[in-house]
Amino acid sequence: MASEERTQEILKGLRKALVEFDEDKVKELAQTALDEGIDPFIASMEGLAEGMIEVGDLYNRKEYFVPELLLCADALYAGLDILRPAIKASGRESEAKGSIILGVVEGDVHDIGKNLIKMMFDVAGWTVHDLGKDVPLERFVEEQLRTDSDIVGLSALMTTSMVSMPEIVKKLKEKNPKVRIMLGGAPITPEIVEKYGADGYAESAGTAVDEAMRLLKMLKKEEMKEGENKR
Ligand code: B12
Repeated sequence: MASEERTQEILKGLRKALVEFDEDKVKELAQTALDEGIDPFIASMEGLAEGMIEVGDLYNRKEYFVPELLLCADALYAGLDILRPAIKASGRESEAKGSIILGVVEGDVHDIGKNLIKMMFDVAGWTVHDLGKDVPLERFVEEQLRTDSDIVGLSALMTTSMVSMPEIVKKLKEKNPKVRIMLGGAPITPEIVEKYGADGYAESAGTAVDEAMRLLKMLKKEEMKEGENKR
């Protein structure tokens, strides 16, 4: 088992390699982490996910742009592909936080943002059902009923496509009033989330999981209360 000092050295190296989108280095250090007995969940959270938050900050500070984001995303998935089987084997995944459906609304093919969000939920140990881009309303409803997911995350990058969101929100809540709905994408604001009758919003990948945890806590609290009232 690696010493605490050695562990921090490897986690720091993973963050640095990811920020520098050095895919080979990320893979090498992910394997080293496993070889030296470092918890793969910690390696993915404090190495890869933390590194991606640094990348998000560089993007927000306009030091990184879409191409760098894609290269870092590739490097992260290369590292996750090495760590995920070990996380599964360690049973840490059984602590799955919650389940979420993600998709870009119909008529919209902008999926870079949605893929970054998916990545954050992946590394945070959520069960993610990714419906992709240009997703018709019915698919969101169908998939929510099939998976009974706690949260549905809708993404839109265009003012012309985001206008379909209120109808999706309405249909999802008609079919399952318990479901919580998060909205996101460049044209989305907290005011629009309220106007569209949804429950949550995150401006970027850096805050999406926290927002989902907030919604999940509310959901669990309500379920508890319902349980008590029935008794
Ligand atoms: C890259 C891009 C493309 C690429 C998309 C590649 C891909 N695979 O995604 C391509 C070239 C295909 C493209 C096509 C078009 N595009 Co374009 N595109 C862009 C661009 C430059 C960047 C978008 C991007 O990836 N940003 C980076 C990601 C990381 O940021 P993000 O998506 O906002 O996601 C973050 C947050 O919003 C949030 N988030 C996102 N989704 C979600 C979901 C949830 C649940 C949560 C919690 C958070 C969340 O977290 C993400 C990560 O931090 C934008 C300009 C812009 N600044 O937005 C124009 C832009 C969106 N495009 C635009 C247009 C008009 C088009 C086209 C119609 C152009 C044309 N005439 O063909 C086509 C439309 C195709 C279609 N049907 O969708 C316009 C939209 C204008 C409008 N109406 O609102 C924009 C704004 C450019 C402009 N200024 O005019 N585009």
